[in-house]
Amino acid sequence: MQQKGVQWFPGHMQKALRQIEEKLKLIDVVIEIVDCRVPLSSKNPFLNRLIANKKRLLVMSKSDLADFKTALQFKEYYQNQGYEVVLADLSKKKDIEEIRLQVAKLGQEKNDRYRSRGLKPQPLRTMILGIPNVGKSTLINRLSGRYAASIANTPGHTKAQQWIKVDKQLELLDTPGILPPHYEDRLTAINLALIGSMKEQNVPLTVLLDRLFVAIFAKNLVPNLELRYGISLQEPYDQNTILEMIAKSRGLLIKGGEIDYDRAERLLLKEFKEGLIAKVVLDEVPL
Ligand SMILES: Nc1nc2c(ncn2[C@@H]2O[C@H](COP(=O)(O)OP(=O)(O)O)[C@@H](O)[C@H]2O)c(=O)[nH]1
Ligand SMILES: [Mg+2]
Repeated sequence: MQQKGVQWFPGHMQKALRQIEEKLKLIDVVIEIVDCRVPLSSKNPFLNRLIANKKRLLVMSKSDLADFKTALQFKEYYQNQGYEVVLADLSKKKDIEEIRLQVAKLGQEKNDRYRSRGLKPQPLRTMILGIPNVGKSTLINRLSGRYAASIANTPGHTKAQQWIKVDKQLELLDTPGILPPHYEDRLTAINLALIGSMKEQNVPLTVLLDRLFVAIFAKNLVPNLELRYGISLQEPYDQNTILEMIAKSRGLLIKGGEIDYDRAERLLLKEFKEGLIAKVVLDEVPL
């Protein structure tokens, strides 16, 4: 139980969770979304307490941008924690259909209960939750089959509360629950900035870049860089040489022909974020 007066997390977190808790009273099945590239860093652990007694579907979105093998390991990890899990590219019709099916399955018990008491089955009520930029609006639009709700990269882009009838059995709250990201540690913030789920300004560029290069070397992504930028790299690899080659290949030079490292760095970060370099998962699967 929560103790009154003990604020062990910031006010904005408390407020967001309280608002969600209020809406959850109406909900049968919770759809929580995390980004497949950062299945841990993009999950707010404080939600768990609120949805412990709900049927829970975890959608790992943007599977098209993630390394499939690691994504599958995370799927298993979350299945072991009692979630139904769907790896999804939210632009794919079949993945949306899979999400719809899993929600229906999770709601089966409730409707069986109604039927066994001779009552008419009630529509399942569901709600989408997640930190900014994981694909909440996209999923709402895809499930509702219309394009009324606007999609935006801006957190908090919502409108008045309504239920969307997905089909005869399923109703969806038309506004998602927006969870504040939870920066458990600095690495979480860096990972979120690297995939573009948080304003980059919050983390110094050099820190982001160092982390990106750690991932590039640890995950053997040098060949991906060679392919993307049409360059050829020799071991031992070093950050500066790589940036220099990228800059030359893309003509990122300052007056006088000097290498424009700053623009090369920004280009690399931008293209990584957009998934143009490689499919990766930045979080490690917990043992
Ligand atoms: N590649 C890819 N992009 C996606 C996917 N789902 C959402 N996006 C994009 O991610 C960005 C944020 O999506 P949005 O639905 O606005 O996220 P929200 O802040 O959680 O509502 C948008 O540019 C979407 O087009 C996906 O499965 N794959
Ligand atoms: Mg949105």
